[in-house]
Amino acid sequence: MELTRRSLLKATAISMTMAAAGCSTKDNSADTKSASAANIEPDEWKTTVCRFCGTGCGILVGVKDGKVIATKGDPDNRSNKSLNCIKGYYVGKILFGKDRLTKPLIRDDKSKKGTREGFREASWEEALDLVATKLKEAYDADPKSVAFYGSGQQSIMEGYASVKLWKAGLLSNNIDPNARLCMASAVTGFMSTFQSDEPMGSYRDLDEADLFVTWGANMAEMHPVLYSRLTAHKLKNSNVKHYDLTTRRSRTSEIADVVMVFRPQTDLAIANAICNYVIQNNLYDQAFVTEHTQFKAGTENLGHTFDDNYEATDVGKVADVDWVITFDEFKTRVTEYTIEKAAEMSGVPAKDIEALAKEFADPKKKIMSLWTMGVNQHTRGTWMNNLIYNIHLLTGKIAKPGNGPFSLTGQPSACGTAREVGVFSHRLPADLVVKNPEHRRYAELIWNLPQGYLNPIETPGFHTVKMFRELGNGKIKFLWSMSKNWGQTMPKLNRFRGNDANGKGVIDGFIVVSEVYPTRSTELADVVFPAAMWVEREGQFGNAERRTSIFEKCVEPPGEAKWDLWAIVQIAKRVLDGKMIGDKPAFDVLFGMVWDQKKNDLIADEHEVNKRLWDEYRSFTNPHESKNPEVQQLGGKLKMKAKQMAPYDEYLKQHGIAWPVRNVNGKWVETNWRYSYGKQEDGFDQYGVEEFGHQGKYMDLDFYKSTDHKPAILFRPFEEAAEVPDQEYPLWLCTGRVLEHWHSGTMTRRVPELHKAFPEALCEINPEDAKALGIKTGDMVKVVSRRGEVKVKATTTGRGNPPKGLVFVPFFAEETLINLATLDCYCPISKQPDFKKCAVKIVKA
Ligand SMILES: Nc1nc2c(c(=O)[nH]1)N[C@H]1C(S)=C(S)[C@@H](COP(=O)(O)OP(=O)(O)OC[C@H]3O[C@@H](n4cnc5c(=O)[nH]c(N)nc54)[C@H](O)[C@@H]3O)O[C@H]1N2
Ligand SMILES: Nc1nc2c(c(=O)[nH]1)N[C@H]1C(S)=C(S)[C@@H](COP(=O)(O)OP(=O)(O)OC[C@H]3O[C@@H](n4cnc5c(=O)[nH]c(N)nc54)[C@H](O)[C@@H]3O)O[C@H]1N2
Ligand code: SF4
Ligand SMILES: [Mo]
Repeated sequence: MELTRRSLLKATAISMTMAAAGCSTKDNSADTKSASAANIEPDEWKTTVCRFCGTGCGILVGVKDGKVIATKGDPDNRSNKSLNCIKGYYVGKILFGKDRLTKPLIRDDKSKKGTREGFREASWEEALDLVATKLKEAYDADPKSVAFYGSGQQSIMEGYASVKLWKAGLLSNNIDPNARLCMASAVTGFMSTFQSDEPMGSYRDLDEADLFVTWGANMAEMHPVLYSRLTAHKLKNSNVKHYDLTTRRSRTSEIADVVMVFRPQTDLAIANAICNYVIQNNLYDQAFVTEHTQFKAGTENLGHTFDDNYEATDVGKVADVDWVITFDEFKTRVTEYTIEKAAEMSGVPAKDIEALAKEFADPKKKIMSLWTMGVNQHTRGTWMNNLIYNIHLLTGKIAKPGNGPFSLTGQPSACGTAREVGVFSHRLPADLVVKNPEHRRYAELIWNLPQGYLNPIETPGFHTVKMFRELGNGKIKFLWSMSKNWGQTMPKLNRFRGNDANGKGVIDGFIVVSEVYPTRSTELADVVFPAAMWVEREGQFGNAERRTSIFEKCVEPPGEAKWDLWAIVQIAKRVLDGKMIGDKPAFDVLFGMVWDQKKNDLIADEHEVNKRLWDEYRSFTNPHESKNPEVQQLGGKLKMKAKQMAPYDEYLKQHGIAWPVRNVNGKWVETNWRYSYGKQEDGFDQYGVEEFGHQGKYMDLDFYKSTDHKPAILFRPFEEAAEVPDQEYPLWLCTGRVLEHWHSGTMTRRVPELHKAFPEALCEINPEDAKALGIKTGDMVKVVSRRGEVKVKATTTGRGNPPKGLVFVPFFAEETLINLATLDCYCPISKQPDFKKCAVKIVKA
């Protein structure tokens, strides 16, 4: 690369970002021993995967004398090829916080609910019996009053077992994961456009694209290893460009070629303007559009879901309905979104929007779009996902190396657990949904349940926001959460938190929290189950590129902490006691394969428990191997093989495999580009061509899961945000994350190196706004919304730079409960709340 001043500045910025990310730009095979490693050699290295973000980096864990003493990036995991970021580098240390929960806790003093006092230690036997009794009591009084709150940080088999217990054991669909706050709009975006969940491309696209567009993702801090792969490719190829669309300049903006800072919510207008531009100028890919797409429109003027009964309103009932329209109709409807109009609405210069539209129009350019919470946490989150697909479908830039819309996942197993095994209230394992009778039938077949057994309710169970609203209303009487700190991370916390000692609903409800540390949620609990954390048990995560990886158990959990899967099966054993399915005990039907009748406990071998559950989950995806003709026939019709999984141990052997997995001459081979035909060994997909007898040509596409094999280009207009700044509350509040901390900070704040790097939450404010308000960096301010307020230190020189009119506050600090101020209005289709925008005022504290 020619060393101009600009490229030098850029290279410096990159290396600074990389250093902050704990990554090296040069040496991808760096042996990143954690600080605890010192010079001692481990007895053995175990294969694991990082428990933080959805990148899903493989990590090797060094164990000596039964202790984790070192970690390093796993060179054999194809998602990260040995790189880790700073959180992965220190992940071993999260096990060692001084206040680990090591004994079950039972609350004796209800008047202390909302504080960390009023608990006594108890035996597991007593705690399990109490929880099972309370669950049964509440359930018998009203089956709708019990709920399970899961997580994209549960292992896949923990998620699977909780779904089985709730949906098949209790016949309750009141189970939802925190991924509702995170990936729900991505899911409904995929389902409405493609009728099939999860990205079709892979991280390999990062090595191939000519242009990257981030549509609301701070990758430099949130997916650092992927971002370093992007920048490495960019550094090697000087013609590769990056456009960053954002509402605030972030670390990701630093080395972008074009930064487009837009007014919140107007991403809808910008994306529409790009669609309009390529159509008006005849620059779309006509052959592709004719062969592979159809046009649709959906319900509009959705309004906003402030009303608890929104779903029952006329518009609420049809919010997710769409229908086929013609290309001409689409073209006419999109014409109002001119570049000029989008520029006026968004505040982004017209020339920048036009330049991006031209990039998409260039048939020679390979483009990868990436997005995370800016797009999903949005009251039109489903629509915004659809719009990005529209652009890629109109220009034919999809499902080919370097060309693809790629929805980044937040949590380590939002894909694997929350989505793939169906922890969402409306879903069943393997892309199936509760409301479809054939889907329920298929699950009944796999689970050995009689026909018509599963709960077919028309209205699905409580989604997350509804669940916590109902907790606040006092209708949820029993709640069990796992790997989830809802007392801090739910929007509009005062729905159920009230002031701490007098939490609404929380006081009456019986609350069980499975946790590893005391948190803002355990303080609201009646019983706390101490959990084995990360590699103190065996588990599996499924990452953003559909890669499933196993993490081995490396060490024993401290004290009496137990693996979550064990607790789920123990509760199942107790609550299902006496219940029959046909002529067999319900527990035996559902969990018999992992139970040792003689010992009256789970079978001893933890690996074997996981494997047996996996075998059953896997059988959803390989009906062709079933001996039951009905499974073969229905599974074939539902195209279950399109999601085929490999045998359990294969995942350890290969250090992770991306689905669909196919057996080629006895070897289990992954797929990197779904829908795109080619050699399986090169990462291409055979399913479409083999099942439907098409003439396979290299990189021919078959969107085999889409209706008529044609994904939809959906007309989705601009509609305004739920709450917009006004005279009383003149600023936008955007919330989010920082590199060093994971969500509610429970783990990363207990790692001294990470804590010291970012010890407190700061409110980033634009210098002009600060000046007008008489605020200087370091002053304490109050962020006040219509719902609540929080005190926080202000900065005008923070890591990110908000534009005038917007402030940013991260949510990692438990003493800075910014979610007292946020809004719980959600996307009417995905039910995902918008944490990224509401109206606030700032006053000096
Ligand atoms: N260090 C660290 N990494 C993490 C996590 C963590 O806690 N810490 N969490 C993981 C998880 S679960 C998640 S979900 C991801 C989150 O990853 P990100 O979404 O990248 O991070 P956030 O800070 O939540 O959101 C910041 C982005 O939201 C965009 N945004 C705000 N308002 C709008 C809008 O109206 N429209 C659009 N299009 N964009 C907007 C901003 O431009 C910014 O790029 O990070 C994952 N990785
Ligand atoms: N203001 C604001 N709020 C947000 C967001 C935002 O952008 N802004 N983003 C939302 C998003 S995208 C997400 S994903 C959520 C995340 O919200 P949460 O999932 O509630 O946040 P975490 O801090 O990850 O909570 C996980 C908890 O599990 C515990 N834990 C760790 N390991 C184990 C284990 O093995 N077993 C058990 N039982 N527990 C364990 C941890 O100590 C931690 O308390 O936050 C949402 N909230
Ligand atoms: S990029 Fe994500 S998965 Fe990889 S080491 Fe960092 S936090 Fe872990
Ligand atoms: Mo998330």
